[in-house]
Amino acid sequence: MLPTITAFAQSPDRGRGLARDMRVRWALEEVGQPYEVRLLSFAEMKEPAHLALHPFGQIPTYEEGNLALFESGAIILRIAERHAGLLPDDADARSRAIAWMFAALSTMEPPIVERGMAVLFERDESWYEARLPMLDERVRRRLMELSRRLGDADWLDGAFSAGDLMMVTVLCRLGGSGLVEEHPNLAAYVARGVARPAYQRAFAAQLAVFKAASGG
Ligand code: GTB
Repeated sequence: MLPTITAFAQSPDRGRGLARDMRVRWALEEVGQPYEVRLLSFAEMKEPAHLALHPFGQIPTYEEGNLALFESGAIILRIAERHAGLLPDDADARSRAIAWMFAALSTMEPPIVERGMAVLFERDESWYEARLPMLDERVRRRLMELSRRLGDADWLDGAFSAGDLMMVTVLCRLGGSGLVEEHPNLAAYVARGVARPAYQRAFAAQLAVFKAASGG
């Protein structure tokens, strides 16, 4: 039986590949594992059947045989551990790749999400204009540090890994802000990631869902 993931039936990102099922789709495409997708409305995500899989009523989830997982990081780690291609064989290099996954999720993503939420939901607040530069600055600091570490390398630690996959999806959330472009090496890094055929297949799959749902 194929693994099944969940995704938005109608993604609020309008098919831009920013919802977190995108990173799971990408990982599955990288390792050549076909999968099925169960699409959920916002209401269905909060119903008991889905809450049994995901305590917070969110997407993505991942079901494989008797295993049900939530949290995109845990899902990608599972995929990377069970298939060749996303984690190095060498134990130390493997741990470093996993460290980059955590760095993407727990060091880079929080300030990026906080900025994104403010841009989406706080634009009309009186304090928005004053708050945005502070949120930008927090993101800028992390981007500067990441850029310094990446230098002129193609990927964060040797060959492309699950750490890069996670980091690229996190940086994609800054699309349109101009912040990544302040660091040409990071912009090139993201471009390298999204140019990968597996990313392109994953992107097309989630875009097809959005187009079908919006009648186009
Ligand atoms: N830590 C969890 C993980 O990594 O899996 C976070 C999961 C999560 O935030 N899921 C979101 C969700 O289900 C979808 S991805 N939200 C519904 C809810 O909480 O009720 C977050 C997301 C949503 C929309 C956009 N967008 O429109 O651009 C981007 C990202």
